[in-house]
Amino acid sequence: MKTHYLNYVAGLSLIFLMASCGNQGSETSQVLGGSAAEQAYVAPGEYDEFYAFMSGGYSGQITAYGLPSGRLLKEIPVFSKYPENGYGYSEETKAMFNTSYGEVPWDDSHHIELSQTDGEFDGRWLFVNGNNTPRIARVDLKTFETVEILEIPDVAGLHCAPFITENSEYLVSGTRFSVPIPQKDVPIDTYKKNFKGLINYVSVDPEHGHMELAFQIEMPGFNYDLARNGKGKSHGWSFLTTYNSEQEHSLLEVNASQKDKDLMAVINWKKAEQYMKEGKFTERETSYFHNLMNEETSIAESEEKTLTKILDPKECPDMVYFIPVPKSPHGCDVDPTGEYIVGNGKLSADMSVYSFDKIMKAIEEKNFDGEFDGIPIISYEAALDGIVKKPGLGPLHTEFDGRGNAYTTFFISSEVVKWDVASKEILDRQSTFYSPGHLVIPGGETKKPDGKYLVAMNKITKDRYLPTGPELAHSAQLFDISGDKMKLILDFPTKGEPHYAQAIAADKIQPNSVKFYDIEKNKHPYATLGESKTRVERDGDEVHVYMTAIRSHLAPDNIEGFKVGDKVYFHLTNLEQDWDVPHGFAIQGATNAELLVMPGQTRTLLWEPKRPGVFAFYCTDFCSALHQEMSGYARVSPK
Ligand code: CUK
Ligand code: CUA
Repeated sequence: MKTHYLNYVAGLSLIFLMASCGNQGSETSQVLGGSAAEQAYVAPGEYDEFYAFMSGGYSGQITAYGLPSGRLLKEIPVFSKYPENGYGYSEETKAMFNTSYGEVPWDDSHHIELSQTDGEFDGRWLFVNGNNTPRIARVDLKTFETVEILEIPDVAGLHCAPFITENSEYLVSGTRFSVPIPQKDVPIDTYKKNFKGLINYVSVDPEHGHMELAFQIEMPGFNYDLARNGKGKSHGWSFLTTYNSEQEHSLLEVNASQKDKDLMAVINWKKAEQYMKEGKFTERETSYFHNLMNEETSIAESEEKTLTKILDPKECPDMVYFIPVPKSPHGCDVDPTGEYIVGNGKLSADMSVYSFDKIMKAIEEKNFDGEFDGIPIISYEAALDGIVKKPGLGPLHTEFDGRGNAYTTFFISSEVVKWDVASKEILDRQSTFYSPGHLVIPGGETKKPDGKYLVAMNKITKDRYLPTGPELAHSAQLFDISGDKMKLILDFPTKGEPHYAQAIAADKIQPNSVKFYDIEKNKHPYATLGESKTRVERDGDEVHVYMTAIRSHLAPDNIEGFKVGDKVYFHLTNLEQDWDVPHGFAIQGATNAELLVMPGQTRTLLWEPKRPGVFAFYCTDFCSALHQEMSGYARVSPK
């Protein structure tokens, strides 16, 4: 995020930047009083009230925090391999990284979306986008594990993703960078002629959560930035901000912000569904991967898909519209009633708030202001409900408290501003340290926000923590928003670069949390369901070790007969049937990593011994008083 604002800040005015920096020194001296500390204090042995799931940005992962304490509960690996639990290293999880480009071991994740039922979080799954190699992942909130990754074909930079509809019917996404479709070798300056955008609808199976690319809508070659779906009265519609309606291939401010207004895409997806049923789509050959963790075997399986279904707005009337939005919009947020849509122009001094009713009326009356590539542009004045006047500098994202208030982050003026959605009146502003990107209120994008806390995710940390060399942890700030004025109650460091987060009441997840995997249901083909069944099997150069772990030994523990050049698969089954007793496995010289195996689960490590000798292996997780005894030897003889 920092870089795209550099252009922006330089272009807008350096004075703004300096103003915000000048702010920093004086505000830092604020010290919070005792009552604030009490509000964020969760006593030892007590639980937090909310889970907050933050995207990892350039780490590609997700972190789960407790609120209000700000305690880090877990890092959930998604798009990047993860040494802490072997995700991406164990044979079972490698396939999660398959893409049409080959294995991609590290990505960039931005937006968290929790599954919804009737416009409220249901605590079943969470979805997150892979920005660089366009993908959407699903995490199962019973186990906090990534169980599915779907690649999105023919898009570039899936920033605008994966925005969910109110019954989790679809995850909506748009391409950040338009590209030639299908990809071909053309001069970059043929952008206007050859580059296209796609808006993607991924369906979510209501029972299992499985994702499928339902259809793509071919759009003009803009940059699709962020989206939200309607709710309540506006259910069935999607709203996506775009920038670069100039269709320039160099996004320097001088190019991308020539126009006074960019465009927000407004999609009637119920209509799109109808066109799909009527067969109004074309099929295009392509390639994308669908990786799914098999629930029975707990082994990831990859499937390559080769066809996508495309809807063309020119062939499908009344499906896609545009509305002008002032200068380079970023966030696009829909209030809990589904009536108000906030389009924040980053370079605009004001914020435009649209009315869903007025948009519908304008469509009905064909109150259009021309068209773009055959797509009608709804008159700005007709769609506008009102303007929030001079709220701050660099508005980015808005969330809601369910009491008629909106909260918007301002990147340049480093603040959160509270305003009244109906009257557009500004009610309060508080500094953040420094330069917030997204903010999150538990349930803040749903029909029923829990308007107690707000977390601002700040892009710049500088002097907030003890220095840790050139790289500082990003900083989150927790505000109590239960009163008229927002009150800062806690700073806490975060992992990677949280872009967006969603927070949910703990009681929607806690009762369903899995404590261990049922060993009786372990259908892994190399599982060893009892110590008496442990064995070593050779098949040519391939050796399979059926190994078990239970406090406090690995079986078998002394193994002879390996040869230099063998491919040895250690299939380790953790026989424990108890909460919080993983066992680990490491063998000296293994170049492929280690394992961490949950109770009841089987995980496999590939070991390719390169020299003769006797090599030690051991459990890496301190699991009992005799943990240090949980070890063995592997003897390797010359070939
Ligand atoms: S975000 Cu991805 S650049 Cu404002 Cu949703 Cu930070
Ligand atoms: Cu098992 Cu340490």
